Amino acid sequence: MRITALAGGIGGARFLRGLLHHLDSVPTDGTPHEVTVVGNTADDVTLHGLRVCPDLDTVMYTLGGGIHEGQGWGREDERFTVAEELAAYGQGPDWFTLGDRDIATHVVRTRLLGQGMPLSEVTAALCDRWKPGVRLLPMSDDRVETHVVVDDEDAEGGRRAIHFQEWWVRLHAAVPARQILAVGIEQARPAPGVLEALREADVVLLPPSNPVVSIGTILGVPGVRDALRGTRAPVVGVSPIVGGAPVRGMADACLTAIGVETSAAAVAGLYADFLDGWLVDTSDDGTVPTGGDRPAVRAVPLLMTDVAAAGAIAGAALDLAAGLTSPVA
Ligand code: FO1
Repeated sequence: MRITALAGGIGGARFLRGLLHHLDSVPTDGTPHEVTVVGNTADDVTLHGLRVCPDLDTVMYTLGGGIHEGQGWGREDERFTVAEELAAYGQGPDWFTLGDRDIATHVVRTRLLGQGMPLSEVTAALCDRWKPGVRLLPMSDDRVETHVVVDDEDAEGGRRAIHFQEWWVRLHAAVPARQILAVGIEQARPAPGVLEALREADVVLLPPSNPVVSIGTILGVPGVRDALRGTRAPVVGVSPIVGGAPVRGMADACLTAIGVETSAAAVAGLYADFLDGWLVDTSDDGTVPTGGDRPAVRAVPLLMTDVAAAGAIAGAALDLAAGLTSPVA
């Protein structure tokens, strides 16, 4: 079975780990299952001259077995000797922690990018080491960065734009985002293989990633949304909102920023033009309108407390998708 998934950071990576766990138990007709992941790259940031790709790295480390499990980002068994030395030189920012092992990833990536290698090939080269068990594609090889407009009485016009990571990590998204801008997205082209992976999949999955700054950004890459509308594959998503709150992260701050209610139903509405199935938590059962051309809805426990629980959610998503494939298609 060919599965394509869009993914952001921690929630998406944990869902994908569950998906691979589940697929191990699903008989194949001899051809192995193929999973392609289209990763968000608008969280990417350049620090100390190094290109950091948080969402790609979280997927790569989580599926490759090197993730710091408690954080969901960065490497396990880390040391911070380089960061201490950078601080001694007064080199900030001090609010974005880079561990020694993680820095090696950014050094390799930055060197290959500097030699002119596109991000998709760089990502494949890094995955040669980590063997995540999926084909990990950046959403685009072109630079896209999420910037957030916040109030600042000292700035011209009372507002200024800051990098997503500063809003997310230094400010904990606690300062209202007046605008969330994916800078460069209008000119971004889908990375090689992205549109084909969406069009030729047997199933397309939307893990419970941030619907604004992760999934939403990927959908904003010209051509991606059309490919999702046009694919013959059923498109099934998993709600990142449970009982009116994000399971983790701060998707509520992002949804508020775009004037959308923090609910499973409202997030489904963001994907309404291509979504065929929507998994919600049992606590949200009955809260999402169905019928007509609305997606089929199924309520299952959505807390990914461990790999097996994430696997059960992935299994439910695939089961919902299987029920949507019209037998005559
Ligand atoms: N998140 C934090 O809350 N604090 C950090 O210091 C931090 C460092 C960091 C370093 C590398 C990396 O790949 C991710 C890192 N993150 C950190 C997480 C990151 O901000 C988020 O995971 C994504 O950008 C949101 O999906």
